[in-house]
Amino acid sequence: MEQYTIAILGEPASGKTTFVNLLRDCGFEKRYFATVGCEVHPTDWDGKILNLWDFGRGPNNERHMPLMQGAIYMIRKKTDPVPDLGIPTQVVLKRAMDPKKDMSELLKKMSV
Ligand SMILES: Nc1nc2c(ncn2[C@@H]2O[C@H](COP(=O)(O)OP(=O)(O)OP(=O)(O)O)[C@@H](O)[C@H]2O)c(=O)[nH]1
Ligand SMILES: [Mg+2]
Repeated sequence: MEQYTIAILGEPASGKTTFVNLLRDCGFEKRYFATVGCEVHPTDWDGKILNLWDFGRGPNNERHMPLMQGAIYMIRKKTDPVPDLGIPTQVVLKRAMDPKKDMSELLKKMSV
């Protein structure tokens, strides 16, 4: 089966885990639980597997980028800076996320 490895990145509390939960139909959690380390969620998508790496805060997350084929980058405000990750990236504003649509857009950029 086709598999893709996708990083979920952005500032703390920018909605990364919320994005992954909504994409996987796991519901919306109002409380904030900071992610520790990184959680990898294999997720079915149209006969493919997306391995979603939901990162917590940490100085060394960039070291994983060579493994990644694409990234969702969450921002809290429109003016927040977005780093160049060197891979196809879909930027998502926290308050305007539409995870299924955002993921479709990323996969288009990845030519999947
Ligand atoms: N109102 C509203 N709250 C949101 C939205 N997205 C996330 N939140 C809330 O924002 C908080 C932080 O969300 P998380 O998804 O845990 O943030 P995170 O980026 O994974 O944070 P770290 O794991 O610490 O890096 C939680 O309390 C969520 O309920 C949104 O679109 N609207
Ligand atoms: Mg998180």
